[in-house]
Amino acid sequence: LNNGLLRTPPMGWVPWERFRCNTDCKNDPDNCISERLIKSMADRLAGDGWKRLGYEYVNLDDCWEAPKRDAQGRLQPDPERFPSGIKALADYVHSKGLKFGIYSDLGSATCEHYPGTPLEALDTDARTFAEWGVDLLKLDGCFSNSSTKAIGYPKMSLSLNKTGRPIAFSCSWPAYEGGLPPKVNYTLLGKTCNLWRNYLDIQDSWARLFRIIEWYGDHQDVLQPAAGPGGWNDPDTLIIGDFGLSHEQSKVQVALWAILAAPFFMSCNLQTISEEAKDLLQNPLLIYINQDSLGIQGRRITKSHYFEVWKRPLVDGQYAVAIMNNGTDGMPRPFATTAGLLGISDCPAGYKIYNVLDKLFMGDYRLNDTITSKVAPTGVILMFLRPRC
Ligand code: A2G
Repeated sequence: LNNGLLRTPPMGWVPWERFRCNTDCKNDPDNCISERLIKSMADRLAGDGWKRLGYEYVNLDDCWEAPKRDAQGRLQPDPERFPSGIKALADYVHSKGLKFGIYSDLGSATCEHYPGTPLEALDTDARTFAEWGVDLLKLDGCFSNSSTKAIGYPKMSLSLNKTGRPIAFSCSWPAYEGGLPPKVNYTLLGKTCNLWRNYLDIQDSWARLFRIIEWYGDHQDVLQPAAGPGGWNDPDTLIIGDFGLSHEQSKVQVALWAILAAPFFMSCNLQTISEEAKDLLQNPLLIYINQDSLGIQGRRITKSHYFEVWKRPLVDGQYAVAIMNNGTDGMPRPFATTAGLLGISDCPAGYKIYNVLDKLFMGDYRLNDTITSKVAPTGVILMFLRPRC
């Protein structure tokens, strides 16, 4: 969407995958969806080095609302869990130098059965969000049909624009239509939204992560050209720092999300995140790749039993290449290639190659020099190539 926003993929924090619809603040005050949770995550983003690296959005997801609209027909937060109101919460987030995102659903109700935004309420809700100081809206798609969505998403895009406040627009639209043409029109989507969820929700498991990665590879001819500055495919949140992934599998997610120019929205507990997970998510070269100014989504260039090679062209003739071992058996497997074989030959003098996630300089390579590495099962080597020209 050409509203001047999200010229690189958004970065920040989202509660959904980790905190779900936990509304039990009585028994679980630290983990329930509440202003307390959001404020503490804003504190962590600002205080623990995240913001400095670009992680700037603190978002709400489902389950922030009261069960009913207010007397004027406006959405309102649950009064017990958000006693200060959303405007005050957004102010707090802004006071930390961060941005604030909110969630609603185009339909009669949200996926968790809180009040939705039906077509009649699009303008009202856009105005409410603007008044509160919202910087990003995710509009989910439960409880509406395809034709309502086809009217509602473009209409909400206009309603947000009419408020005069810059509000980035995240659409779940394609995920509810199977993510592919002819039901999904990626040209229209790019004119309507700043990012869009194409496929299944992530879950805290390698199985789901791998399924999502494969889907983006299998459908890259459709998906890859749709992405660029101002409009991004969204394979859902980063689950590093949660429970389901090994460290190697966590590396796979960050590497692939960087190659895919995907949003870096974490969904973990920033208060208890391990140093190991934090170190991965705060890797400056990884973030540099994800945030590359050309905004070209990478592609899977080969896939065989055990190895997938993914490549993303970057500014100034640089490249990122991920070599993923998709096998679950055995020990780290050797892989050999050359820049030439990877289709990277624009600099005849060759490349300096870095192993991004292990923070190692691998060496200087001419176009036909063999590059070797061992890749752990369900693991990855993410390489950064800088031309020696
Ligand atoms: O509702 C849907 O499943 C969302 N999926 C998920 O991300 C989360 O927001 C959940 C909350 O109830 C999509 O947006 C595709």
